[in-house]
Amino acid sequence: MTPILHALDNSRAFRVLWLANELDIELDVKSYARIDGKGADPKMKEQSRFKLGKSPCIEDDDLLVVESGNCMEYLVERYASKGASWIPNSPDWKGRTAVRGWIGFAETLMTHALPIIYVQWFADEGTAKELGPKLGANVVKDLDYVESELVANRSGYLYGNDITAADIAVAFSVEYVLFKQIGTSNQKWHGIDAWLKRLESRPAYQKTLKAGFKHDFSLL
Ligand SMILES: N[C@@H](CCC(=O)N[C@@H](CS)C(=O)NCC(=O)O)C(=O)O
Repeated sequence: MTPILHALDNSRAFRVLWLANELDIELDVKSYARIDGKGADPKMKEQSRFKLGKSPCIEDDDLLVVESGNCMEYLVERYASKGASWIPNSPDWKGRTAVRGWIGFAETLMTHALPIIYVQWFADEGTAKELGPKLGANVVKDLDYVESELVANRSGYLYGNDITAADIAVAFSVEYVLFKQIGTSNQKWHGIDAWLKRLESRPAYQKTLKAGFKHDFSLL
């Protein structure tokens, strides 16, 4: 049976489907809306087997794969014949730890960004205004780091000479932060801007935009 991807609007499911599209891996996408732009429609929890009710998750026969980074690694390792160029294998420890490090970092950036969103959602305006810039310091450091690594690597990608799963994982988090201007105080990162526009123009990215669940964060 074709693996099922449970994909919430404006969610990390975008990473998983974009990678699957790059690798020509077929997924049966089930899309779900957010309620008032926040939590998931409860149908998602009812219809997937993930008791936490989060997206993405993949159901592949009797297997349930959760966490976007884990879903990406699963697809590459199980279904992609040329997966090693997307997530290097041993004995290429340098490549493997670099790419998997970036997949972890993609969630570090979300960890720094989400408290700012939660303060906007749940605290009064004064508190949100006071805490926003303080909480934003880590987001700015993260974006400075991505920018400096892009400059240092010189290929236009985060690792090596071509796109890898690292770019896909981190791009979602960066798009999210820039689109929502989370803690960024309107700063601009020119290397990041060029990198995102190059990634977003890829056919697999454009195909993912048409998959039936929303992704509102593109620059293009
Ligand atoms: N670390 C997890 C985060 C999963 C997560 O929090 N997903 C969000 C969307 S990006 C979600 O399902 N939110 C819906 C809700 O909390 O109701 C991953 O990388 O997959």
